[in-house]
Amino acid sequence: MARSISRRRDAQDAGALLIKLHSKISPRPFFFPSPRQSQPLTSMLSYSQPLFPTSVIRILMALVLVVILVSTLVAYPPRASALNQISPPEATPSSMVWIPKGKFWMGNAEFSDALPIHQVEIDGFWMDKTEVTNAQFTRFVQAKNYVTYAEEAHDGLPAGSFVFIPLAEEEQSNSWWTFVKEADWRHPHGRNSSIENQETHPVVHVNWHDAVAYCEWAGSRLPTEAEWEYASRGGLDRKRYPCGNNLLPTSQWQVNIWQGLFPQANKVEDGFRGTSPVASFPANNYGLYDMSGNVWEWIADWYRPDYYSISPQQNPPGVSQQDSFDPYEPGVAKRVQRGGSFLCSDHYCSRYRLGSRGKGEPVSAALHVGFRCVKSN
Ligand SMILES: [Ca+2]
Ligand SMILES: [Ca+2]
Repeated sequence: MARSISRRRDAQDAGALLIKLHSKISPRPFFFPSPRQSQPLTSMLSYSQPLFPTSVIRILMALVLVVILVSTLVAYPPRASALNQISPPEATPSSMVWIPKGKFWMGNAEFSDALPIHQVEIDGFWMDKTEVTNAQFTRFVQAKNYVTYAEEAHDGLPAGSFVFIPLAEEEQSNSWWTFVKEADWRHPHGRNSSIENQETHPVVHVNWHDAVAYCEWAGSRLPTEAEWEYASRGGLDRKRYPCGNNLLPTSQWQVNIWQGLFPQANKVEDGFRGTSPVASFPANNYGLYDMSGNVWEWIADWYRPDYYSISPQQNPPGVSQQDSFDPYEPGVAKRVQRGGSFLCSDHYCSRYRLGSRGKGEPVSAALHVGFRCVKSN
């Protein structure tokens, strides 16, 4: 009997020693309970049932994997196109705003060359808030010793540019543009005029090549026609003006155009007979000023009136120079202009409305044409 008791104690001591060794060389998973000293050795050594069912363990492990995956995505987001982000991929220059990627309906049913109205997708880009001003263009000219096209003689014509000269009330003429010698960006109305106190007005008498040179100097470029129209709409869908379908939602004019009978009687109800300082009127929903009126703006694209029937849906680049066509002046390749000017009115030129198009020879310059730049890296 005593021998039997001694054997049981020996067995219990051996069992305790084995438990101690086992616990050192084989750490327990967190979901296994501690073996209890009171359990029989055989029970403890053969213990293999988890505290929780296998399904619960799988769910817990799946949750851990999800947490790891989400943490990784937050720390290392997928490398999507930088320009397809809602937020700008890098800091926005103070003179520009970020135009996020998106889709819009391009065109305007009121104009035959702006049909068909079609959906276009545009990558994000930065755009100048305002037309390029005289002050900005002065810095460029000084930095590059740049001479604009209008400041030099070309093809038998002296230096000069086209100036709008309103007709007298009794005059019956359709020629209100006059080539004025020595009219240029520093002298908008000719030799005896200047841009003194007009530093914040848009630069004018710049041709397409002058505009491209400025944008390159500024580290940017001219917008495509689709980019410009997308930005001009400010997120509004197929509206006529940057402020909606009502040109005068209040008694205050929202754009610098012509009021009264063109070209004889400018009532100047908006406060400006000619150009206005940029940002004199409310910005559109993207924070862009004068996307309708003030001065026409040069566009990168070549003009063709039926381009919308063949243009690609994504980031349309316009036609080639060879395919450029103006039915009113066949054989002359033209670049697109957008936005209308202080000379637009519903009586004569309603192309200050959103979605409408203009055009001009790349070498041409005039009193009512300027530009702004965009950037997309
Ligand atoms: Ca005006
Ligand atoms: Ca404008």
